[in-house]
Amino acid sequence: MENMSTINAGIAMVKIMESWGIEHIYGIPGGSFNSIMDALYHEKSQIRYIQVRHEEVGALAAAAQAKLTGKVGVVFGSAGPGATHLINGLYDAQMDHVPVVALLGQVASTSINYNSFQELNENPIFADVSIYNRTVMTPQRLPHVVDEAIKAAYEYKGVAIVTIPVNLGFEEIEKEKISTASTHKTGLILPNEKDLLTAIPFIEKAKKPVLYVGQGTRNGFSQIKKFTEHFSMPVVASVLAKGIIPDNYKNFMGFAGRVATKPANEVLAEADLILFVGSDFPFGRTFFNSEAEFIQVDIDASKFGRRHTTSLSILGDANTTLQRLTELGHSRPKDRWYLANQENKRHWINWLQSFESREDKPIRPEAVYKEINRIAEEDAIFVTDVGNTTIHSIRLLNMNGKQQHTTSGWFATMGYGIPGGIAAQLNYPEKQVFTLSGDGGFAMVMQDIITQVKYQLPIINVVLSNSSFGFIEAEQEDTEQKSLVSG
Ligand SMILES: Cc1ncc(C[n+]2csc(CCOP(=O)(O)OP(=O)(O)O)c2C)c(N)n1
Ligand SMILES: [Mg+2]
Repeated sequence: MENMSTINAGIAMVKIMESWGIEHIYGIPGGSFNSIMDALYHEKSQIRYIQVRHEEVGALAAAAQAKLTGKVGVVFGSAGPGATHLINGLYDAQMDHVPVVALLGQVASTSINYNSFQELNENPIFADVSIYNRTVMTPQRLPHVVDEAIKAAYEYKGVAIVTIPVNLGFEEIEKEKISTASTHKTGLILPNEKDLLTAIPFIEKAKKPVLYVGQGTRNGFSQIKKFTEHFSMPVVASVLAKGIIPDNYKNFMGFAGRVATKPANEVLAEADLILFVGSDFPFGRTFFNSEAEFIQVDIDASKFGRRHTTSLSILGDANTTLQRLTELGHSRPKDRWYLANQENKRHWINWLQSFESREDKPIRPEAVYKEINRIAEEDAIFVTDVGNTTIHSIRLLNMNGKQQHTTSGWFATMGYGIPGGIAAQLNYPEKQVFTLSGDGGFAMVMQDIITQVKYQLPIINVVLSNSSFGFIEAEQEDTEQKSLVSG
């Protein structure tokens, strides 16, 4: 019985999530999660429960939501199979460094360690994927543990796991003030002046400098533009940074690596200075000139020196660093390097465009993307799956700087498109949302088209069908392997 001084532990926990501004929770219930389902029902006017058709979709939606909004995504799975189904989405969040909280059902505390039905020792299973990983032991601490989990997910940009024995959520506990949301702080790490001054001569002296930006420069286009124009440098971006720089910006060479654009790979192979900002691009040792001077800017010191022999590291916020360097350094002339790269980009775009109006059957992706670009609204959101579609979106989506793009960057799991679309449309109901998948990636999660329909989400799902795991088939062709993947 509820009275003035007590509250149901499950409801108290859900209220903690509300205090952090959480609006959606994805998942599929099970007997081991029923106390929390009860609490979610009680609080349904505050937090919207989105019933997906596979827990992996819920976890990927939570990760995509965090990537698009910057706010923590929340998902749950019931004890045993419901929990283990979350793994792909949680690794996606871990590897793309976004905050996600996963609530795991568990058998009642009175049944734990009795080899009970669906009982799994969940903590070790989720240890590697998480930065916070606890099983709640008493009903009184249920809201507190969730509060800690949310804070940890934000602070360490990763996955926090809370395992909840089902009986705890049914208990009555004393009312206390537990949420720490109102006093939560985040801040910028400011680059130190000495490092900035050390960087300047590298930039002023370079003959072939290039700026490489990752997702650490989000919302930083105006700063990037000033920087590249002041120092006459071309700029390249990582896949996770797609959308930060308008694709038609003259100094933007596109993206490096396997899903790349030609001018970007060429500029990185030729550069004598690479300023590597807010990125952890995994293929640096393959695509960057190994002889180039390398200045790395990051807020995470564990990344320094990982991708290239490093001349100087600057610990600090990416956009602030670009701004300060622009203020401190003399401009570089608009030399042949600068102009030749702009020319190289124009050739590349002309080449891509030459395929747009061809009438090949089956239809070419260039023609499909031309139409998408034509109908895309000013603030559209694009969610790209993994496969050849990643290459097509990266090369062919002509984004304007106001639109958003998301994909499974580092973990690169197939099946990101449909869940990402659900998260995008739920969080931005007024915006136009596209998902772009291959037939393989789509087939892994296509049951959740039902979720899109159930919640009346008017998502435009584009499936590029080539009856093949095309990306892998192409890799096998490159190495002259016999292929089993098509058909
Ligand atoms: C879950 C998962 N399984 C396997 C892979 C390896 N893989 C990467 S791309 C790809 C093929 C994707 O096929 P499809 O979605 O049809 O796109 P296509 O490349 O044909 O355009 C595969 C199997 C992966 N990235 N993720
Ligand atoms: Mg395919």
